[in-house]
Amino acid sequence: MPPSLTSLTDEAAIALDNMADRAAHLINPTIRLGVTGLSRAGKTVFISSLVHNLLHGGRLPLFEPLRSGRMTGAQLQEQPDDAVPRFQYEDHIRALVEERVWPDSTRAISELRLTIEYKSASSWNRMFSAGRLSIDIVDYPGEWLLDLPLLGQDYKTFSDNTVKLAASGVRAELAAEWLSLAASIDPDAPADEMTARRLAEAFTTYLRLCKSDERSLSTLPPGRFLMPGDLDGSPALTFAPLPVLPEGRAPKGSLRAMMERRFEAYKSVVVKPFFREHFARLDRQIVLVDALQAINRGPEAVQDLERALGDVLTCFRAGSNNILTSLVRRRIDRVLVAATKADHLHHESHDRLEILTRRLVNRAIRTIGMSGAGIEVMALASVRATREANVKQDGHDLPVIVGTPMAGERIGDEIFDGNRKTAVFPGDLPRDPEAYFRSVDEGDASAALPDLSIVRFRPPQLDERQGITLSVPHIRLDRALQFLLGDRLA
Ligand SMILES: Nc1nc2c(ncn2[C@@H]2O[C@H](COP(=O)(O)OP(=O)(O)OP(=O)(O)O)[C@@H](O)[C@H]2O)c(=O)[nH]1
Ligand SMILES: [Mg+2]
Repeated sequence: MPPSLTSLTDEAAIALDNMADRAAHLINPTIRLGVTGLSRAGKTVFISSLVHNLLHGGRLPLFEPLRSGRMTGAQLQEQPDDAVPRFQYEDHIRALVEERVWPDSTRAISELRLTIEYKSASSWNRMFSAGRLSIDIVDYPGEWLLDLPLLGQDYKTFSDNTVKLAASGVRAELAAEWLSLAASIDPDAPADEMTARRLAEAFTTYLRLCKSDERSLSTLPPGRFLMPGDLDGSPALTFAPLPVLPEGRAPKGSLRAMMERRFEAYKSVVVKPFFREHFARLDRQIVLVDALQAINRGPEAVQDLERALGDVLTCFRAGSNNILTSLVRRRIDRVLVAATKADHLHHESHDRLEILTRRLVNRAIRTIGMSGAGIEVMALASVRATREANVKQDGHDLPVIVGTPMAGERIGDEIFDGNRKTAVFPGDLPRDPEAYFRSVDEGDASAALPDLSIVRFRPPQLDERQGITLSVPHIRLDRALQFLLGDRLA
């Protein structure tokens, strides 16, 4: 199919989708809020806490509609898209609040509708607005956004890029097995399903190793390889990059031709439908990043996060990106990049986390040549698992955080049992972002590795007052809400 024809049909499909959305919007005003981030960034916890706080009148002083008393109610409603799994709010919140365990990993798209009733602040608006806003919250893996650049690449470009990166830094060691297998294979030999499968499996293992906790590298495309869902084992996921591909057309019936075809299938049956059917309909977006984890792992993890963040943010730059413009019509007008899990630090370091993340975002924006308009950066904790305290040590006040470390967590020789409360001195983030990023760029692991002690805590015990359980405690969730939704409830 010639490319112009594909994009024509894509555009027609989007125009129709948007028209249906707009018609529904007149009757029932709706805003679609995308929540994304690489795996384990904190998407599920963020949505659960946000909804819990809105449903249970949480402490959200910086969320103006609530503070001013104009917000009069909030309810969950049936989500409108029949083919998208519902975000299982009740299960997640039960885990968090009753069992005090973190919800399970989700790794696919899901959606929830929350409707807010409010009185508009202006008498003019009160006359015309319905006084209701439905918020469709869509949770989807950030890895899927990393696939966007693939749409502009052919199989050879994709292979060359992926192999080049795999051979650099610590990735080289993780990729060794896959690369040596790949090097032993003749791309022009006849296509063979078992060879394709072995290559795809070895390549996936490499991606998984990069993502492991000790490495914390941000995964690279194809995003579905680590989260195949119901496409597991399908031809569209059974391919892998090949090193040193010859120029020119692949011989008919060769392994290379098979890989090329599958790569194209991945783009057309996996990547495009996501952008067309889900991404294209979003109005607002929050991107969660575990910047703290990357900083704690050292320069390579930080560089990697920066690269992934650049790729993610490219997706919000419709207009200047041809591939995207053909797929996405509506424009996301506000993007919030939020560094999560700030409750692992004493509040003195919250601003530092925000400053470091802002620098990271600005660097990423600069490399992709995009202006920062409409992008805001914050540090927050969707769920605050710790409290702050000061302990005296050798005559000095030491700022600590107190929480219940999860069973099996350790500091030095001490291994925690999951029940005992403990005070932890988390350490400080670098004070000088310039100096910090200079040592990141130089790959200076000693200078770019702040002395942090990050342990994972169990979710907090909720306070009770007069027999009523209070909402989930958080840090700066209200600021995030105000940025993402405040103007639509004005
Ligand atoms: N202390 C603390 N830990 C958090 C917070 N948010 C997330 N976490 C931790 O991060 C883990 C991952 O959070 P999730 O919300 O499941 O992350 P996700 O992005 O939905 O992950 P996937 O579904 O695997 O993509 C949790 O199990 C918690 O251990 C937070 O606000 N505070
Ligand atoms: Mg999740």
